[in-house]
Amino acid sequence: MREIRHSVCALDCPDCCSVLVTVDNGRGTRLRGDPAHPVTRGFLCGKVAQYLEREYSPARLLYPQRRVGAKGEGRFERISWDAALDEIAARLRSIADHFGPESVLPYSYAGTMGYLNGAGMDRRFFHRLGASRLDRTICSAAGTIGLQDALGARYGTEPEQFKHARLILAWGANVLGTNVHLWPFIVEARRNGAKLYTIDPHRNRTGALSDKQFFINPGTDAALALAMMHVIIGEGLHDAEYLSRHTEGFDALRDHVRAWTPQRAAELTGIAAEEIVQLAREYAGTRPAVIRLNLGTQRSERGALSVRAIAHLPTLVGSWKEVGGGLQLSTSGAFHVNRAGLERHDLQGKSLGRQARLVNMTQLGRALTALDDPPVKALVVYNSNPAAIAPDQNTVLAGLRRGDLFTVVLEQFQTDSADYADIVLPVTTFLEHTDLYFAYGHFYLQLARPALPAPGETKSNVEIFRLLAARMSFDDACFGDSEDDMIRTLLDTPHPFVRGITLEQLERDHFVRLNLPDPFLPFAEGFGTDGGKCHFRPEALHFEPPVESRGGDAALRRQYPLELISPKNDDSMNSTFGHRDAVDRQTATLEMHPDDAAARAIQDSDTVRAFNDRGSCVLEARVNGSVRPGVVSAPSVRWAKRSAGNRNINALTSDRLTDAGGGPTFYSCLVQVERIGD
Ligand SMILES: Nc1nc2c(c(=O)[nH]1)N[C@H]1C(S)=C(S)[C@@H](COP(=O)(O)OP(=O)(O)OC[C@H]3O[C@@H](n4cnc5c(=O)[nH]c(N)nc54)[C@H](O)[C@@H]3O)O[C@H]1N2
Ligand SMILES: Nc1nc2c(c(=O)[nH]1)N[C@H]1C(S)=C(S)[C@@H](COP(=O)(O)OP(=O)(O)OC[C@H]3O[C@@H](n4cnc5c(=O)[nH]c(N)nc54)[C@H](O)[C@@H]3O)O[C@H]1N2
Ligand code: SF4
Ligand SMILES: [Mo]
Repeated sequence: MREIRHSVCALDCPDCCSVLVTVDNGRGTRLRGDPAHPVTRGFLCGKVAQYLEREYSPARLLYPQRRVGAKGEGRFERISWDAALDEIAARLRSIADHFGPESVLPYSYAGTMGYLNGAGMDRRFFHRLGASRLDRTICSAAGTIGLQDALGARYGTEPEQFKHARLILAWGANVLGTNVHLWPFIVEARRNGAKLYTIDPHRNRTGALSDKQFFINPGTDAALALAMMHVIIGEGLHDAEYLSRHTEGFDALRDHVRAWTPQRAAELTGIAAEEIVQLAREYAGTRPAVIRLNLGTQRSERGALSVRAIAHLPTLVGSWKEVGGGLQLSTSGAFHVNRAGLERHDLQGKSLGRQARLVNMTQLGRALTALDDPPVKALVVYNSNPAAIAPDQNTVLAGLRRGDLFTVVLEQFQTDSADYADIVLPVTTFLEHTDLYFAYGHFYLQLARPALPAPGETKSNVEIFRLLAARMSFDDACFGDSEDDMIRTLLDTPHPFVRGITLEQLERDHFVRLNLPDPFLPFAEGFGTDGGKCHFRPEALHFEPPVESRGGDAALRRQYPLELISPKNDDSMNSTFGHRDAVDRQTATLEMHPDDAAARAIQDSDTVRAFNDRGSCVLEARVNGSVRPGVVSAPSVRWAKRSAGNRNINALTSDRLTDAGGGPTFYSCLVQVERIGD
């Protein structure tokens, strides 16, 4: 018997696709994009079109396991759920009693974007326990601050409007690789004569298909944006009427950017002054122009500043007034659901009488090796693979190896992190559990019910934390909530964007547009700030090159002269598909400029070692025109254990934090490269 069931792709991707699952006699045989969804429009990306390979992979974890080998070695024995849950509850209880509950640290990110399995029963559990809170900074913390500063809200232009644009800037945005459902709207715009420009240190598939690429030095985007403002204001191309109605501090901004001549920015960014002038004129003069800013720019030491400065550009030219204008970094801030009711921060009052301490996930290595009062004695990992994705990998792994650390990992696969667990618990995929989804690249709320049966003894995160709560005798009513109860709680909000959307409606329609006008022009009549004005604050627009960059610490640069970036691999999702051979092949490479290669006697496909004070990583050189001299690029993120020397690129990246938000600086990283073989 054949059936078509609805699901939602739960991966950490702005597109949040509506998925149709073909089920033949109980087994999934095909995934495709829902043609009815206005952004999915009937197709999926290549990696998820093949997701059934992952779903039915013989490597799927199906039973709870206890470690029998050394930490990191990966030897485990099967145990029962009762034994696993009893042991976890007993260990967490005794650790909390001896060292205080804050010695327990949850570690999770976006393995699933679902509200319930991402930040639902788990949050309730850890709050009730009084565990340390995790500051979930690893992806977008700096950009979040920058966007909030510039717009007073964290949303922007809807993808559907890109088709109306006449000029599209993909700014640190690999649209074809990480946001492919925006692409058809760009194609439509170009069919009507629009131009696509990319601003990126690395030429990827998007850059290759654009009308023009501006190769920018990593971490210098704010300088480019400030010089564009210099030209726009200097030549009177700004929208004076819009600025006077909706902003404050314009005079101070004008004074501030006077010093930001195109020549000055050219030295920092590596983009010629004439090109900057031309870009600024075209941006201000082409109506409508839209910016797809993605998260690449904010993974640098000046990440918050870069987003703040870039997000002022549409304001300056009044582009928010136009259908097909504005800027999109993320749309997630529009999903004003009742998160407090879902996450229940108030339960900390019961356990601790106060808020628990906050531990920054970007500095996990430090947290595991240097944090005191209390030290971290138990780590519960889910929706994440920190041994592969966190910076300063050698310190992270040293922490994970600690004999006195009790580690639990909830996983679908035996990841790098799972190898360090004392207990591994097998979990369901998004095709197997109920969840509600927001998106960070469109404005539709979506519901997914299980489309396929959960294999073996797998359970969802929600169910596992519910069972653990019972084992710990947490008797608060919220631990008895069903998935539907939790969804009803989320929808119980007075906010006009969400009010009135019901579970029944989601059940029937699968996806529901937030209560927004169509077209939605979020800042045509003012901003998200109190008082509705954008405040230009020149003191928050001060740029200095990142310490780890060509304009930064000169001594460090002499030792490690190359700027390393490690952007996303088109056919992976961070480390999620790290078990695939094809992903291994794609992510084993280091792209270099021919001059940098020649200076090191490196030829295409030679084996090279990239290194700095923090560690080293072995890759295969790709000597091509994809980067400028002085920049090297490694597509990420592979599994460390499937890499030569058991280390991936994060053995090199630093745990230095961004200028604001406590975010990671993956793309501010100085290295040296040497040839080690052919
Ligand atoms: N295929 C695929 N899709 C994904 C992911 C994946 O791993 N693979 N990951 C998902 C996740 S977690 C996220 S956060 C999003 C991220 O999506 P993006 O932000 O689009 O991803 P990145 O590849 O990190 O960065 C985008 C671009 O920024 C460029 N870049 C790097 N440094 C700079 C800089 O200093 N200035 C400028 N202008 N550009 C710079 C990179 O070369 C890259 O082309 O994608 C999601 N989607
Ligand atoms: N060098 C470098 N490092 C980076 C980045 C980079 O660009 N360069 N990008 C950074 C960014 S933007 C991000 S967002 C992080 C991503 O870091 P993570 O969020 O840790 O992402 P993944 O590596 O995809 O790991 C997610 C894991 O969750 C598991 N999972 C999926 N669904 C479920 C579920 O329902 N329950 C449980 N328990 N597990 C599940 C998957 O099997 C997978 O192993 O990486 C960061 N690290
Ligand atoms: S990863 Fe992104 S593009 Fe691919 S199916 Fe999922 S939501 Fe769609
Ligand atoms: Mo991310």
